[in-house]
Amino acid sequence: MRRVPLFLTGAAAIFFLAACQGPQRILDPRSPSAARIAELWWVMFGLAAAVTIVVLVILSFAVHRGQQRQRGVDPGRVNGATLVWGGGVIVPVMVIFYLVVYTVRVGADVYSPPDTNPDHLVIEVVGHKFWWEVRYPQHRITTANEIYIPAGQTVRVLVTSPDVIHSFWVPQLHGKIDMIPGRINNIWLRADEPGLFRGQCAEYCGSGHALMAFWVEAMPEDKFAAWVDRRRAPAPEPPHPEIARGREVFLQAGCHECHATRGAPLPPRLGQVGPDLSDFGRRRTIAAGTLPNNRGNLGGWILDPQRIKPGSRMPGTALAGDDLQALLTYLQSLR
Ligand code: HEC
Ligand SMILES: [Cu+2]
Repeated sequence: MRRVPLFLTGAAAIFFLAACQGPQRILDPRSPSAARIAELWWVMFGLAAAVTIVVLVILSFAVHRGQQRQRGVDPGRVNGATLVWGGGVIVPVMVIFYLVVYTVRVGADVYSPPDTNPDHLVIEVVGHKFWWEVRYPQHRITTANEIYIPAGQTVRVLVTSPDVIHSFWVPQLHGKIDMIPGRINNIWLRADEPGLFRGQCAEYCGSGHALMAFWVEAMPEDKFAAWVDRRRAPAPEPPHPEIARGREVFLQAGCHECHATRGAPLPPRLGQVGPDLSDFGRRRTIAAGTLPNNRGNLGGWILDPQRIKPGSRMPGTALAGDDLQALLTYLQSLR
């Protein structure tokens, strides 16, 4: 008997703590769609809890009658047919029917266009093994692993993948949407307020799957417009000889074979193999949310990416100490 309360307390604590923290909390929605999804969650949780309580009450009633019988007291008869038909068939069918209708309605609402405005900002997100390519076709900008959106505006996000199925999920802004090779799916994102939201791949896609996260930054509109303008302007000449030298190292080491950056020749191959680095210096993380973006981590990443993210499609590059330092300065200067 003493184990039961302990177990229940533990389960309750885990349940309440699990979703409490951080920028990826499903029950802390920051958009209309996420709010509907959170509401659906609470309704399902409430109904499931109510059903559990009713079942436990009936169970203890039965146990009590069994005990009475053991003591030689006749508890009388219960009409079993009513209980079986009511509790076993009619009530469950009603509960499940209600949930089906409600779930389908929420699903249809959150995945249909929110309005008929044809001028939404369009963002194309391509899931790669194991990072995110982010394109703004209307502005001809490409970036990676961080998605910038204007707060308070509905943004249309088109998703696909060139390799395997990934799933695009920003819990505080919306539900999951699969990224399927050869197919384009779309959802509408809208952040009520400026803020920073974490997303991650929600469909197992290989060894790097757990290290395939991203950030969505919702900015005030003027800040977003300023970012677009800065990215569309021609790359400034390196303001410092160390940065110019870093750019040389970038080219000599063959980094540009896979990475596009403003101000360096584009990758010779069709399509990108690695993330666009044009504004890498402002990114919070390295390798799709794997490490905080600082000089030490960046050096470690360039020398041996496989140790940090096994299976990622970037080879390690051995560089002399001062070449590496110049390269790091160059990469950090990209904004
Ligand atoms: C063969 C292609 C290839 C080459 C060559 C290559 N990379 Fe990469 N790089 C990648 C891929 C793919 C990723 C994404 C890895 C992941 O997150 O799974 C990546 C990720 C990165 C990142 C992290 C980007 C981000 O947004 O998190 C940086 C920085 C980077 N590479 C720098 C370099 C530098 C500097 C060189 C040259 C020394 C280089 N890469 C050479 C393919 C390449
Ligand atoms: Cu994935």
